[in-house]
Order: sequence, then structure tokens, then C-alpha cells
Amino acid sequence: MKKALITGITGQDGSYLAELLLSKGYEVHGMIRRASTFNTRRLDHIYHDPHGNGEEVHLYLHYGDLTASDTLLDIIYNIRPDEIYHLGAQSHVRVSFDMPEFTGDVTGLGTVRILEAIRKSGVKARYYQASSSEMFGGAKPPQNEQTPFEPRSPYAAAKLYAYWLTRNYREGYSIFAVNGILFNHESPRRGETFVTRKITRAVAAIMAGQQRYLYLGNLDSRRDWGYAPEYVEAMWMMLNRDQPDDFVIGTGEAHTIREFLDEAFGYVNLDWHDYVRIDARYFRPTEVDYLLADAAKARRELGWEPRVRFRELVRIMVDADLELIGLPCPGEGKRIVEERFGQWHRWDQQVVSMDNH
Ligand code: NAP
Ligand code: G4F
Repeated sequence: MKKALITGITGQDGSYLAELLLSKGYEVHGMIRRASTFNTRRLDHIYHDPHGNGEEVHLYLHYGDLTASDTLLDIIYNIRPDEIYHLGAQSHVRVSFDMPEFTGDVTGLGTVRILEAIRKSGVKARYYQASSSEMFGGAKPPQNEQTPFEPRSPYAAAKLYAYWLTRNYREGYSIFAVNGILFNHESPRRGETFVTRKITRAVAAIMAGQQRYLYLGNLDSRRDWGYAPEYVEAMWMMLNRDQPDDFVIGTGEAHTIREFLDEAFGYVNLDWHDYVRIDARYFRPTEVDYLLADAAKARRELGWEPRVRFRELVRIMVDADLELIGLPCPGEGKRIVEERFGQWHRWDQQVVSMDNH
């Protein structure tokens, strides 16, 4: 049985990746932070209480933090994983302007702490670095592996540091280390303060009569939005090939926030102009205007191709948020997930609380 360690397992991508690896027969270990409230809600549906009589699920959680190198070394040395997926980060771009030093510590230095733990422990683990299209910043679209980086936020600068460290450890210490340069990917599990989920949650709350207005920032930037479960498959593909290399992952289709609003509100026959207000708080000191992936290399060398397109993604997210708030949903997005992925998770129901910590 192969062993994988996931940092950031409680996040959007970490939870989908844990499901994917468990379905492939891996023993999955995740690092979680101690919190005063439950932070494992994205995992509750796959976790099985070790004291119960249910079927065994090979999912194990360990306390740790990217700011503490001693625990990282212990975790890696004790588990001796075959694959490490480093997804943990302070991942919010707007917040990185408020907390630039902290973002550098967690998102940038956190990476070198993991790479050093791999090197010092002598564990022969393959390493995945969650690099980001945000590193392209002001670079002209479409962006691919050859595009020079022009970071425009503390988050992007921290990710760029981590990107180069990953390449350096690959070249200097022969570690099988790869950068997945992923463009924006979303899902019903997306953090509530990223713009897509903020919008789809608002659509549901407005339909339920619980919210009057939705306050947003810049509506003109363009993003290449894909469906997160497909992106974690690309992560696994990158670690399961002969040679380590870096790959851009995205759909090759970009849309503005306005277009996202059109689709999300239009799906439930609302006109967003009646509900959206602009709040300058959500503007960024420097914005990334246009991200558009050229993922030809991933298509060619990994055989990776996105199946969920923009309009379908929006419908999946709106359906999920309508259900979550207890309203019936039009069902187009739900049908897409059931047909192509087999199962529609009502993942956010809980909180049941995982009791091994
Ligand atoms: P996310 O939902 O924000 O999850 C971030 C994870 O990092 C959470 O599990 C969080 O734990 C953990 N974390 C934060 N600070 C930590 C610390 N000090 N020590 C240990 N863990 C810490 O992010 P995501 O959307 O799943 O993205 C996964 C990774 O891909 C991130 O590195 C992100 O920057 C990168 N990325 C994301 C996208 C995207 O569009 N989603 C695109 C490109 C790259 P808590 O749950 O306790 O907060
Ligand atoms: O949803 P966002 O916060 O995502 P952003 O900044 O593109 O970052 C995400 O994708 C990156 C990959 O490119 C990841 F590396 C990163 O971790 C994260 O997952 O903002 C998208 C756009 C921006 O242009 C922002 O200015 O939406 C605009 N926006 C407008 N109003 C807003 C809002 N963003 C947020 N979060 N909240 C608003 O109210």
C-alpha cells in the first residue's frame, strides 16, 4: 500500500485529493492545525472513527503547522511517505496584502521547511508543490510553462519563492519534486471568501430571503476557472510519471467576474444588477487582470484534459449552495456531477466532529 502525506488536507484541494488517493488504495496521512473549533468539515464524510465498528478507512491525521519545522521533520520521518502533496498555505490573495509577513512565512518558508525535512530525513518521497497561476501576475495571456513570472501580490511572491525552491531541490538534491502551476479551480467546497463561492452562496441566500445585497470588488478581472476534483487528478499524474517536471493546469477559457455573475444569477432567473453593490474594501492594491492557461504540455505529456466547462462549473456550485441552504435546485449541475463523477456529495452537512484529536 502506497503512503501519501497531504499538507492542507482540510482545504478544498486537500479533501478532494484525500478522496482520490483513498480510492486508489493509498494510506493517506494529513497534517492539520489545532483549532479551537472543528476545522475538518471537508473530511468528515470520509473519516471513520477508529473506536467504531465501521469499515476501516486508511486516513490518519497528525497535528502540525507549516511554521514549525520540528514537527514537519517528525511527521515525515515517522510516516515515511512515498508521496508528499504540499497544499498547505495562506492561500487568499487579498489577505496576503494585510498579512504579507505571515503569508511569506507560511506560504513561502513553509515550503523550504518541508523540503528540508525531506532532505534531512533521507525519506525518498516524491514531492508536489502547489504552485499558482497567480505567479504570472501581470504577464500577457495565455500563460504557459515558458511565460516569465510577474507576481503582483505578497501571496504570489511567496509562491514564486516556493516554486524556485522546488526546482532547486530537484536539481541540487535529486528529489523528485514537481510544480503544478494550477489556474483557479473551484467547487462546492471552495472557501467561502473566494469570489466564486461568495457569489454562489449569495445566490442561495438571496433566494432564501436571507440576504439583500452582495458586496464585491473588481468585476473586470478575468480568471480561468476549472473544477477542483479534476485538478487533484493532475497532481497525482505529475507524481506518477518517470521524470519530475513542471506543468500548467487550466481550462484555456477565461471569464470576467461579471460573466460569472451573469451565469450564477441567470441560472435562477435573477438579474445580478439588482443585488450586487461595490465595496472598495475588496479591491487589491495591485490586481491581476487576466489569467488564461495554455495547458498544452499537460494535455500532451500527462493526458490531462478538463471535462467541466465554465457554465457547468457555475451550475454545480449554485446547485450545491441551494441544497446547502435547504432550497430545491434546478439540478443541471447536480446531474453533471452524478453522470461524470458518479456521486453528488452533500459534504457540508455536519458537524459530526472527528474524535481522534
Ligand atoms: P485552501 O482551501 O485555502 O486550503 C489551505 C489549506 O492550508 C488548509 O487546509 C489550511 O488549514 C492549510 N493551512 C493554512 N495555514 C497553515 C499552516 N500555517 N500550517 C498548516 N496548514 C495550514 O486552499 P485550496 O484552494 O485547497 O488550495 C490548495 C493549495 O493550492 C494552496 O497552497 C493554494 O495556495 C494553491 N492553489 C490554489 C488554487 C485554487 O484555485 N484553489 C490555484 C493555485 C494554487 P485550515 O483548514 O486549518 O485553515
Ligand atoms: O476568488 P479570488 O479571491 O481568487 P484569486 O485572487 O484569483 O486567487 C485564487 O486563485 C489563485 C490561482 O490563480 C490561487 F493561487 C489563490 O490561492 C486563490 O485560490 O479573486 C478572483 C478575482 C480577483 O480579481 C478579485 O479582485 O475576483 C476579484 N474579486 C472581486 N470581488 C473578488 C471580490 N475576490 C474576492 N475574494 N472577494 C470579492 O469580493
